[in-house]
Amino acid sequence: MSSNAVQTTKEEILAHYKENGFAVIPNALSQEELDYLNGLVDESLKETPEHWHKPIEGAVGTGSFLAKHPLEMDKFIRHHKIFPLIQEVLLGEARFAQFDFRDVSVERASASEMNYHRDISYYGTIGGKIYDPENPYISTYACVIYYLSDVHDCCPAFSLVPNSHMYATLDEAKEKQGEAFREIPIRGKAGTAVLYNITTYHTRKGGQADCTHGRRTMHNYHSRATSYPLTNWATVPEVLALSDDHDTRLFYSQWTPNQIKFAKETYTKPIPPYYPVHMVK
Ligand SMILES: O=C(O)CCC(=O)C(=O)O
Ligand SMILES: [Fe+2]
Repeated sequence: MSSNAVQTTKEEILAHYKENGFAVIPNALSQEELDYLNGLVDESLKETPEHWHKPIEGAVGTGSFLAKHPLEMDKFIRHHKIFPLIQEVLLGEARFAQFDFRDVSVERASASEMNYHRDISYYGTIGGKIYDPENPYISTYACVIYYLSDVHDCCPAFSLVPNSHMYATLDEAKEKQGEAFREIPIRGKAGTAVLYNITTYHTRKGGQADCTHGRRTMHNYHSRATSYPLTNWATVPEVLALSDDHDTRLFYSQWTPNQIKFAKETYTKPIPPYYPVHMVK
């Protein structure tokens, strides 16, 4: 099934990420974790379809799980195997940015192709570095995509162009990288994690017309203390953002205007005065 190279030791993962802007980690999630997550996704698709957005480029998606299962999802967001690697590439400054699930059905597999792009949100377009030349790992943000289903040759597949973060367009990457330009589709078993610098050009390749699997994924974006927030929509439940645990509070502390609004509307504890609560309507 899988022809792409994988990295397994911490040293290999970090070296590959440093050189290419990504790493592929097999067995990041255990079978028990996969069963648990797939069970939640199946249940949510069935019981609360209104929590899922309509298909975008073939994938339905939801960001609702963090609010519904905060402590359980925090264990995946700061996963014991993967989070230490994220901290490494983000220089110990990792901050929560976005967490969501996507599902491409068998019927939509072949219509799920995206265009090559870099993930640069609103905040990334108004200032701040979209990559960091001072960071040996280049990243101002890092994302992990976990495959929750096996990704075979026929399935929709995350695909990226190694070390392409500095180019303004994919064409420029092609031209300047010349012979070195490569597109790498990532295939692997459920439980595989792809860790990548979000300004590395990437896409979702569509599945083949005869794909009988579709694809399910968990997407987890991390910002850095010294980066702008990534989105203005992701919100964090009180039990995490106002946790008594220092590391937890710090990790969930990169608040946006929408997060402040959400906290004002839903939190029971007073919002600490170090957030500009009175400035946000
Ligand atoms: O689903 C994928 O494989 C890629 C998704 C992606 O790049 C995005 O949503 O920005
Ligand atoms: Fe993307």
